[in-house]
Amino acid sequence: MMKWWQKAVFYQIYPRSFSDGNGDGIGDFQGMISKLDYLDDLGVDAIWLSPHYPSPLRDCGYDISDYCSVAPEYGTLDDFYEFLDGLHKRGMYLILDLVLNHTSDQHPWFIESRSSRDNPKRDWYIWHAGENGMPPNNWFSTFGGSAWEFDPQTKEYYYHFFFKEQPDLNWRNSQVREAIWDVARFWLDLGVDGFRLDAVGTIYEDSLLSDQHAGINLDDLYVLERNSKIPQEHTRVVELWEEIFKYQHDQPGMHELMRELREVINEYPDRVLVGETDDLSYYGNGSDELHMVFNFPLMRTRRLSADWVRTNQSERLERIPKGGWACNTLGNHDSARMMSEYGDGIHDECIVRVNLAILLTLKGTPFLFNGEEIGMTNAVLTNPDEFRDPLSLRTYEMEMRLFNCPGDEAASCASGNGRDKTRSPMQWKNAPNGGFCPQGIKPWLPVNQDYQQGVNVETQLANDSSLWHYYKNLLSIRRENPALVEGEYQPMMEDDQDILVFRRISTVQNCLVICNTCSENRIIKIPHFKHPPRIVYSSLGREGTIGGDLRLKPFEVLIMEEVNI
Ligand code: TEU
Ligand code: CA
Repeated sequence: MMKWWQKAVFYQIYPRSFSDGNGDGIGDFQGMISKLDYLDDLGVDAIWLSPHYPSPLRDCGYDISDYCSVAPEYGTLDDFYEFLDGLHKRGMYLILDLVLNHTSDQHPWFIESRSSRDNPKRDWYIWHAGENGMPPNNWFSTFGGSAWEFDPQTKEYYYHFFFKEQPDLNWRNSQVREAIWDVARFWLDLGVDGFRLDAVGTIYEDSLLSDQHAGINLDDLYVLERNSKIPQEHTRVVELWEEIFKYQHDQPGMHELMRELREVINEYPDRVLVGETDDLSYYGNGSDELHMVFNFPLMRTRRLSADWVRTNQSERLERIPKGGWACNTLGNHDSARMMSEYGDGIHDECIVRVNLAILLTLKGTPFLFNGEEIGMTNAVLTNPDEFRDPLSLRTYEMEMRLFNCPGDEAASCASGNGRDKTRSPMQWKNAPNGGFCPQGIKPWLPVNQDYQQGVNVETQLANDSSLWHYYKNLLSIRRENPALVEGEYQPMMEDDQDILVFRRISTVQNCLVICNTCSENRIIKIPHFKHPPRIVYSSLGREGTIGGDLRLKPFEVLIMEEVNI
């Protein structure tokens, strides 16, 4: 029996930017509630909600100050419940973002913990004395600077993998584990259907606090990265990053911890855990750790060529233990917008369409990100005062300091590097502020002005050939063809760099998928099938069966069913 989350297509909502219900320029639950029918109509099955908890917003909500309530600017627990109920009534599911590694420094636990060395919650975080006025070791924070922050009041250092306002919890303390498992139970009791586990690999650090010996600091690594041109140079940067942070992620103990969490989840029927990691070891034995981890390697390219996709699948699928389930995505709130990342500047929308076809027909549960269905692009911020992601500010500062870059160039580089570009408000119509919030109100992040060029929901709903309708259409094709959900993946024509051909084989149906990932006409020879494949979807409106020589147009997509007649 297939589980709901194996059949579902997930849609990530970034609550601050989705829909503003009360007109204050900030997305909220009433806004999301007003879009329930929209989500249903689009045809997604489940929502992953980015953090909706109270937060000082140092990291846009990934710094939680209260795990069991709702950020006041988003509404109340009642609003939350109304949203959840509205989803369930429409047959949709909801998973929440569970941030395990750290809290906000404004969380009462941390306020207590930092208040004195003998506070009962002192050990809930990672405190060390250091030596001779120096931090305990030479670890960095992945968001810049030392991983250790000196606390003048108690004269010790605390550890933070992310910003200093995000102190790491001490997961070796059993009270911490119980406290967070209770948080999970709180939401599961309310009826949520599972969790996306934030930065799951960063939970433990090396307990000996061993110094790293990468021999390079983060400034120099940034310079190296900026100057990398050839793939080998990029690989070197990734290797150095690994070397710098090797004692700070994916440490022993993780798998025991995941098993513990899985048991908590198992107290409830049919809930799901998705890890923000691409490490397949988090599947455990296939049924005792996470239900899914993301196939991030698939998206680490500027072009989803046939070659790239096939290599990714062959390296990955067979290594997922029996019982584990694949999970694919091409964009989220940390990445670039699909339209900007994968476009070539000429065929951007064609490319996005092929990419979606690939995402929805590969084996595994697909995750979409709000706004990609209308082809939202990276929002360019020119004024650093508008940045809301501290990583944008960090790039801005580094560009000026390390490259002597003039302010405006530094800002444009920072806008491209930071994460604000993907988090700009959803564009609902061709109206002031893209219809996200009322005219005259300043949205929390500027709205991308391309809503005036058709990148908005209302305009695309009215046009049958829009990207939005393409999304809706392909989502329904996926739903109607069980092989696309449950079928095994079987690559074909494996020598072709540009034409992706594969079968999905199940007990009830076989499908054949053909995607031309390049901008040229191509002729391919369809192998002989006992039953000639019948077209169930064609990007060009083709009908009937296919066989023999097939002339493919640029970026053409064909999905077929091998019918028993
Ligand atoms: O991201 C974890 C993570 O690995 C990030 O360092 C990611 O690589 C970075 O954002 C890319 O620029 C999660 C969340 O998705 C992210 O938004 C949070 O900032 C982070 O955890 C800390 O909670
Ligand atoms: Ca609002």
